[in-house]
Order: sequence, then C-alpha cells, then structure tokens
Amino acid sequence: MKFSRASLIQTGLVFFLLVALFAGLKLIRQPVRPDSKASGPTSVQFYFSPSSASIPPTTQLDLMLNPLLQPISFVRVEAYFDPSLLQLSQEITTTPLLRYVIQKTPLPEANTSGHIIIVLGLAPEDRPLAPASLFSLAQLTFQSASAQPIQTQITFPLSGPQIQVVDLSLNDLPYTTSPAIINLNPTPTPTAIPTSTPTPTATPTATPSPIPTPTSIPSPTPTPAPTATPTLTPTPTPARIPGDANGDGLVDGIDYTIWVTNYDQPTTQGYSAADFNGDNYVDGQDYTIWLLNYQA
Ligand SMILES: [Ca+2]
Ligand SMILES: [Ca+2]
Repeated sequence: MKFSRASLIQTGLVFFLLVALFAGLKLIRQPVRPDSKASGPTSVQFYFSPSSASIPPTTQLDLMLNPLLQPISFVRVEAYFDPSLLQLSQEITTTPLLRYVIQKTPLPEANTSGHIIIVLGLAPEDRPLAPASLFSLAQLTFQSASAQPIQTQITFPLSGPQIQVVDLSLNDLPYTTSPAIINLNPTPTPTAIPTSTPTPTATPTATPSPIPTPTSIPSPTPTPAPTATPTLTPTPTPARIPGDANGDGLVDGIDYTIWVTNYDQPTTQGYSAADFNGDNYVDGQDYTIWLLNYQA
C-alpha cells in the first residue's frame, strides 16, 4: 500500500507541477501578445463632391482628399474627362492649405486634352498647419459641351506615378479613387436605358520609368584594430544638408527652384538635381525633404 501511496503523491505532484507550468506559460504569453498596432500608412481617398451631378446647369465639383489624419506635404493628382461632352467653364482653383501650386493645367489646355494635372506643395511656413483631415483639394467647374443626353465620368488614373501623396513622415501614401458620374442633358422622362458609356480612355502618357542606376554601396570603412576603450565613432558629417541642392549650407527658396526645375524627371545628379533621397528621381519625397529642412 505504501508503494502505491508514494506513487499517488508523486503523480499528484507531477500533475500539480504541470498545471502550474501551464498556467505560468499562459500568464507569460498573454501580455506578450502583440497588439498588431504596427500598421503602416493608411490609404488616403480621392473623390468628387458631389459624386454625381446633372449638367446643365454649370456645376462645381470639388476634388476632395481625405488624408485620414496623416499630415500632407505634397499631392500630385490627375483626372480625365471627355472634352467632347464636358468643358471646364473657368480656371481650376486649388486649396489655400497647400499654397505652392507647382503645376495646374490651364483651362484651354484641359478643355483640349480632357486631361488635368494638379501638383501642390505645403508651404514651409505652413508646416504646423499641414492638412490632415478631409479638405477640398481643387474646384473644377464644368459645363455641357454636347446636346445629347448621355452619361459620362470624370476619372482618375488607375495607378502609376500620376498620383503621389506624401506626408510629413515621408510616407508615399497609398490611395483610393472614385470617379464622378455626370448625367448630361437628362431627359425629363426617365427612360432608364442603362447604356454603358464608354469611359474616355485617355491614354496615359507613359512616363519613362527611371533607369534604376545602382546606388553605389558605401564601402565599409576599414575598422581599426579593436582598441580596449570603446570610443564612440564620430558620425561622419554629411557633405550636404538634406534639401540643400546648391550646397551653400542653406535650405531655402533657391533649392526649391532647383527642385521645381528638376521635378518629375530622372536624374543621376543626386543633391545637385534636388534628388535628396537618392532614388534617381525627383518627386514629392524630395520636396518633403526640402520642406522638412527649410530654414526661414
Ligand atoms: Ca541651398
Ligand atoms: Ca528622389
């Protein structure tokens, strides 16, 4: 009997230990569980307000941007419409929140091509006021250019470099777009013949993708024989301040002018051509680097 009693105690002890171990593991594991908060940038939204309209009468459509709390420093956006059906009735106006109008298609050009390009930058003095919630990026006023009752759309390019949104954390923000639906000269009797209007497939001008010149890998500086005292290696002073295109030690309007001159072009000139992030292309990322380092 004493033999079985001992084994009973032993088994009980082992069981107890196992339970304790299991509970302990659970306790340890629970707080470790990651919150999956490491979310990257969220998709900003481009859309028109109103999202559908009947023309005539002449109607203003607001090109809206919802940054979803990400402070915006730079926006490039394009839109297409069928100029045989719609015409802009006045010049495009843009938001005062992004005061640097880098590019804006003039009315005659837009009404000929049916293609609108808008490129806006945050002014350096507006850095604390970077728009982070829903705002009207641009105002487009359309009138009918056709007498036929027809449905048409104002569309965004599907993907590619035609749209770029950069925030103050230098994120290239992903985006979603929704077109505007325009009912031209709607007939009073709503004979709902849903003729699918062929959307004006505006041939997007294929921007030549920059030839990715391999960025020279910095050769590791030969570390001297390990000395006993771990001296802090002084960080090598960069040759130039980020955003300083002309290398005069200042980040100012001259550097902005150099950026504008080289905007939307491939380059291998680095800082001298305002390619501050060294990706061999001059775009909104470089603009934001200039902006973040601008000295009044
Ligand atoms: Ca400079
Ligand atoms: Ca660049």
